[in-house]
Amino acid sequence: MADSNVTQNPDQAAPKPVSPTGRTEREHLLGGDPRAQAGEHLTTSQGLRLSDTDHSLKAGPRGPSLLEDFHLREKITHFDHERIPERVVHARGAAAHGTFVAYGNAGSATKAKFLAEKGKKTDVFVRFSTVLGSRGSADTVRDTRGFATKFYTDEGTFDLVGNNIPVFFIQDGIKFPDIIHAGKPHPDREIPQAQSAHDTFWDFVGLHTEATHHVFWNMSDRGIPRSYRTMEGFGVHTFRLENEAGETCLAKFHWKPVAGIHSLVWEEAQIAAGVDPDFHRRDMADSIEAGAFFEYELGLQLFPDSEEETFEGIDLLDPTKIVPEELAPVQLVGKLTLDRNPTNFFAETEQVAFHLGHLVPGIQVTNDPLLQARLFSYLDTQLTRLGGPNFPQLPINRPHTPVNDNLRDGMHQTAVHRGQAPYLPNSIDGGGPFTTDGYVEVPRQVSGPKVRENPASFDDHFSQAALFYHSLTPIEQAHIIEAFTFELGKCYEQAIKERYLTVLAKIDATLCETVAAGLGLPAPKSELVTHGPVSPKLSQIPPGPGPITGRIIGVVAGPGADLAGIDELRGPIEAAGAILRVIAPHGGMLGKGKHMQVVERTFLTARSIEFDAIVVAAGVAETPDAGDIKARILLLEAYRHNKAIAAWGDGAKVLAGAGIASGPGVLLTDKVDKDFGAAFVQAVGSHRVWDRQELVMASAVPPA
Ligand code: HDE
Repeated sequence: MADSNVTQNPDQAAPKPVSPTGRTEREHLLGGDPRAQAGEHLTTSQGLRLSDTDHSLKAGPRGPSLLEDFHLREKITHFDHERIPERVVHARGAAAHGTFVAYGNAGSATKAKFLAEKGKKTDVFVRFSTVLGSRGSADTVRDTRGFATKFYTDEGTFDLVGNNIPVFFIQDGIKFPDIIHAGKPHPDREIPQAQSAHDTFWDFVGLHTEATHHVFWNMSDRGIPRSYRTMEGFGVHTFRLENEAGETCLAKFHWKPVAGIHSLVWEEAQIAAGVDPDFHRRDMADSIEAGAFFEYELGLQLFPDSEEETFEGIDLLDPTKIVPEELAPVQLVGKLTLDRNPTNFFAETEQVAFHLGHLVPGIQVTNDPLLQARLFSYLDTQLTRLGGPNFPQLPINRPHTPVNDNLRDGMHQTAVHRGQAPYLPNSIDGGGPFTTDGYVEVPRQVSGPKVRENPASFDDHFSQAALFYHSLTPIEQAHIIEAFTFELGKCYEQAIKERYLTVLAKIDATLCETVAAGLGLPAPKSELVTHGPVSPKLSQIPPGPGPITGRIIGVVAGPGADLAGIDELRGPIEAAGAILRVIAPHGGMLGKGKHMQVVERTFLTARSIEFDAIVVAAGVAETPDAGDIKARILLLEAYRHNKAIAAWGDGAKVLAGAGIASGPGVLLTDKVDKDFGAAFVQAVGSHRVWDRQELVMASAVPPA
């Protein structure tokens, strides 16, 4: 044992091994969770059993509290210090545990065992987040989403700290405080919260045009994902991979959601921010609890390692550029399944600490100047946020592999280190720990004058924004136009709006003219930039129906509804991994006996944003509640948001009462049967009935 080499004087004795919550090592060995509190009695932090925690110690029932009340003081003091600083960015987040399984095909690129070894299982913890909002802000705001993954590998922890957007606003980390100060609420009034639709953001991105590509992604549907389950993830930077033979290549990391890439529509996102600010957090926790796990495949885009670090003319060190998948296909190398909710939000989701410098053999960094600054920032910010240098000892941050780091002391030290020689070399503690078989940076030549400059290729700020915009379908482009019109419309300064129109004039004339018309401003003259061949893979509208795992189907019912029909419909919906929820005028149960249905939402508590599709059951048309305005709004919103709508029997009359008679994505049938179930599942699998929006677009008045 390593310990036998460690010198310990006979007069030295460590504290008794008990967990931070009082469990003994013996209890732990018997199966008790050492992280959980022990015993049935309420105690002080010192284990003293308490007989009263409801009354402070006073001089008589009407007298002042006594300073000697150690329980009162301990309880209040601890409470006073319950909060830690929220993350300066990505403060709002939600997380889950899971497992990553390697397909075994990445070995030619990297020697990282968790990627290279077929079937290798690695524990992971993933935290999703928004960037701009505070801890209590809404989930569905328009923003980039963080997608940070901690792989607890046998070779040490590897963190892939990515986003759901493959590019970034800035090329050099030194600009990070600028973009974040511009995006955060205005410093005088601290408004608006978790929004980019305000003057300082558009002021900065209009002046600092390297942000353009990222801005276009944010204004697209990617800025308002339907669920964390339906987002792509990107490592953004280019990394250097090294295989067993010492050969290197350059790589970009991608997460591909098995459920497809889907978004909310803007009005839905806004309603959700008020009706259910925890929309994404709730969706993930509920889905995992229901067994509808979140799944993603990890993919690699690989490029030859070269002195220039470019691929097909694209600078791989520029984090505002992508490499279209048509040029370098994404090779899938493993699968991530998120299947366990955290036990305690603070201990896990809040205290988890990601860092780009958490690397394993086979994965190395490049000179991307954004990446380089991040290598400094994460450890630095965590020193303040987590109160000192010992946060790697927190259970969520502990590697799942032996640690022998010679790091000592500091605030919140919970380890009891043995020995006398936490230095190297030493001859006292057996000479160790040893530096054999460790991580070795690939030797790369570094030379050049000491300058504050970017490479010339970084000057191209617009061609890939244009590539992105022109790769999308007309519906997706229309959403971008609406988003720009909304966001710029929220700015007060005319000059800021006018300046941004000159950016749009470089991307597309119709885009610029339509936004200008919406703002009531003249469109500047087009100065269109050229771009490479379009990349249809950037569009997120699926060519055909996809899986509906975790989707929520609302069934409008009530007393007198065809409950057997609801049961019939539940079959194919649940078989496809989706969830059926009954909505009725009042809570409680509908019917009795075999076909009894639990009412999960009432007309008062339900809002359309909760459902991916809505069905009206037969047997409710003649009831007094059939025309309830709240139910009508539910149906109308779902229709306006291009969701599949269906009805059977006289349920069609309820739809007609709301003005929805027929049309694309409206499925009507006499009774629920197998064919109807299959057609309905397929309609939900298309995510939206875009034909409905095309009708609206076709009838829209063209810009003046
Ligand atoms: Fe971060 N970023 N970032 N970032 N970032 C943080 O670290 C920073 C960047 C990302 O769920 C902070 O522990 C700088 C790019 C995610 O805990 C902080 C720069 C990408 C998360 C920080 C960047 C990201 C963070 C705040 C420019 C996508 C949430 C709290 C050089 C590839 C991680 C913390 C979680 C968090 C700094 C740019 C993703 C301040 C200086 C590019 C997903 O250290």
